Amino acid sequence: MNELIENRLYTTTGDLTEMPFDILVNAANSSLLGGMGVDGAIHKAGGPQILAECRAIRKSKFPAGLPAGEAVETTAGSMPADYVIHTVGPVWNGGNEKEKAILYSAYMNSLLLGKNLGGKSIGFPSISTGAYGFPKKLAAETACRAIFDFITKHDSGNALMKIFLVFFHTKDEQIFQQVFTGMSMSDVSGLRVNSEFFRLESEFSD
Ligand code: AR6
Repeated sequence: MNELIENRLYTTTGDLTEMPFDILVNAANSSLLGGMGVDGAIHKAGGPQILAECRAIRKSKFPAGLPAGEAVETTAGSMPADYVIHTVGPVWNGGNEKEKAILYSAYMNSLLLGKNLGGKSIGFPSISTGAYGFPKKLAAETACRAIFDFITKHDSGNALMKIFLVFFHTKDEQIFQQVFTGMSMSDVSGLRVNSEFFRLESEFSD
């Protein structure tokens, strides 16, 4: 486990369904009826109750499917977590179809919902970077923007939520950390960033 921002942001590598967080985020598709990747792993680990709740959500609120960028919650079925938040990332289509804005919304809406649900810890997979083909560096930058905005604008009180980014491969975690390190320091002003992940001011000038 790597702590990037003190008490707030962590990265790790492993299977999200085995992590002890209050809330697990699922990189779902609009049908909410399951799929491959992390979505398949969550439904498998949580059992049929999650699918039953997803079907009920489809029926009552989203008959045409959950739009990309939005987020809804179910219980975590037989997993120890309190909730699964299902969000839908964008399918990468070259970058001219608002993919970045949609990915930002997927993270932000999941974080806001997680906070509303009273979660003290929330674990994310790397949304859209598998089957949906979103470039990993750009996805990392977009996730960082949403997380920084959430932490500084929407979750700066006392009841703080710890955010865990769970990568399936060590290489993907490293890509994220490199991008995080290269982000402008003004984005995280006021937060205690682990010095290991702080790019030196001089590195920006050349
Ligand atoms: N724990 C953590 N990360 C995982 C796990 C896991 N158990 N399994 C895969 N990953 P993807 P997407 C990583 O394809 O790109 C599904 O079929 C994986 O290495 O799961 O948003 C849905 O139903 C990758 O980095 O999600 C949708 O149809 C990341 O999770 C579609 O895929 C996301 O890969 C969504 O595609």
